[in-house]
Amino acid sequence: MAEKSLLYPRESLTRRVVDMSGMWNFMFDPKSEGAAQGWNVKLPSPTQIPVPAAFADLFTDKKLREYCGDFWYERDFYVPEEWSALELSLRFGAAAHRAIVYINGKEAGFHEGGFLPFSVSINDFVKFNQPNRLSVKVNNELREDCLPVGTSSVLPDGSRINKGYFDFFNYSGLLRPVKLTAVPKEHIVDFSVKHELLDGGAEVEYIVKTTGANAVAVTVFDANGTQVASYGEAEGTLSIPSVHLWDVLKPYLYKFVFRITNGGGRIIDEYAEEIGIRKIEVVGEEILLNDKPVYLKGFGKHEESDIIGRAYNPGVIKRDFELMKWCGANSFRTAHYPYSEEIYQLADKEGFLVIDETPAVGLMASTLNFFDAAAGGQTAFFEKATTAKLLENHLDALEDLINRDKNHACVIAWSLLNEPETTDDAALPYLKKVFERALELDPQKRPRTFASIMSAQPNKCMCYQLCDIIALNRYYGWYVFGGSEIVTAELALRHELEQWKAKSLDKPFVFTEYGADAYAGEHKLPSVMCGEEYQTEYLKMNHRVFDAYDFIKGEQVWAFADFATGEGTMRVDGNKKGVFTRQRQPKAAAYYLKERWEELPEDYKSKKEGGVESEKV
Ligand code: BDP
Repeated sequence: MAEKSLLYPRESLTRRVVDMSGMWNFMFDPKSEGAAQGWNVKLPSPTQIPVPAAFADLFTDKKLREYCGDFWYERDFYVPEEWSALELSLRFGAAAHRAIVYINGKEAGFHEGGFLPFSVSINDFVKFNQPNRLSVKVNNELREDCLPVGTSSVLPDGSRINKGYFDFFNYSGLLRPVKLTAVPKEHIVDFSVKHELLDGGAEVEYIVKTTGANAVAVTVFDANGTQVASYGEAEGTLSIPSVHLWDVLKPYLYKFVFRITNGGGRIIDEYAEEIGIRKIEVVGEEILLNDKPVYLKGFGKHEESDIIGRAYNPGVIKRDFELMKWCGANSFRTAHYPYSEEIYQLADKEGFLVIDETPAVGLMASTLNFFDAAAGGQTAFFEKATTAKLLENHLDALEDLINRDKNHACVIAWSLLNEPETTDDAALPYLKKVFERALELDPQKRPRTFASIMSAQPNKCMCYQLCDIIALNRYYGWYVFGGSEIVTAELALRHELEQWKAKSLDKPFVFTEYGADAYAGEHKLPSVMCGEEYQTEYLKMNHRVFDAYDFIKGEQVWAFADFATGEGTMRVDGNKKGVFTRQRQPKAAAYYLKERWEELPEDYKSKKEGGVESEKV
């Protein structure tokens, strides 16, 4: 069995990658009879489906959009004989929510969790220079012991439907590319870097993990391709004098080349990665990037778009970055799950700050948690029989997330959960384990947080003290005191912030969600809720309050773009809190945000010399 590696599949001198994207065979398996019927050998009557894609929005039958259960993918592939001495794997970017992989009819691997990559070693199953059959049985049922959390039920007509304890459509399938990878048997499995800044230069502590005993070396090149450092050990410290630091919206990436060589100097394996050198920490109420305070301006997002749902969509990825830059944003949160790896690569290249979230959403038994949040009902979520298993899956996803993303300069914090029921005593031991594990796993010891639900008020939340950054999801002026009552909403928001202030926590606060639905094109004078004008008024009210509190160090509007949700009386064809439409066109609020954010300096509210505070004095 090959050692688990979460490195992004890249070609190099020694590595080959074949992208298997395209049309695959596909079949739903509502009776879960496929395995017994030999579908792992051949699908009896397949249709064609693209990979990567979520299946939900491809068909015209409503039952298929809402399908819950098993479904199968199939395609044939070749492996050249020349690769027979290499370690061969199939690498799945994401299979939502769990998958069994078969090669030539034989089970080759299983993975739980729909938003993180996994590889299946295929050496023992493939035939060279002949067609090989890849069959994948995927299952998308939501469960209380798996992430994201939900449940499913059977309708009177016998069909099963999912009920997520979260506010986004349960898109599923092979959501990210599947790649055939060939690497040398002795290969680089993983590496991590940790940066220290020294008087104009930097020291990069690194560790490389390989499967063998041959020598490892690392060489670092600057953006012009000039070598700036090298070291001939698997573990060590690289010194880079006069370093170009990676900074917010001013990225700079070095190329790190890792090599295994044998005694004769032959290169056994090579893996290269572009890496930004920067320091991120929280000191008192400040978020410090390279020792300078930074204020987060941006969005909570979803990774999703028309037709292919939550699938990897490079066009949309590019457009989203262009829109975020256009309106002066510098950050986003990967709500509510880890995104495609290419998004973090682009964030590294654009200098965006990312709060990277685990798929731990729905840890409150409610299908309207966004609504119940204001009411503060208890569901004893962390006291369920399923909690122990859920924690196991959560820790597993956390480990993969941190291992996958730990070397990205753009990742400045981990969001370990979204809106858990932290008003229940039983939440504390659960969250404590997750927080401790994150610290253990991350070589860069990034700040940790969870996005707190509105009912987790300062006097009710049992867990905020675990956070390095306090992240608030708040909807004053929307779910509570909306419309004409916005004056009351403002007082209520100020009242809550006064209570936090009174705690003297000496920590930065970031609003990770605040937002109002607006139907694009719906205009009303005077404003009404759901019209474009009210969305802007709502944002202005919130900003007036944020501006009055120095400990608020960031604002991430919910949401970047409109997105699909399950059906319900609270959602008119999805969540319309987007500042952009789902097709990525601006609503009025986008122009307002652009005006505000272009004015706010990156170190807004900084108490240091040159910051707004000192200018005011
Ligand atoms: C919060 C959730 C988010 C929802 C949002 C909303 O974190 O997923 O979409 O509220 O209600 O509860 O729009």
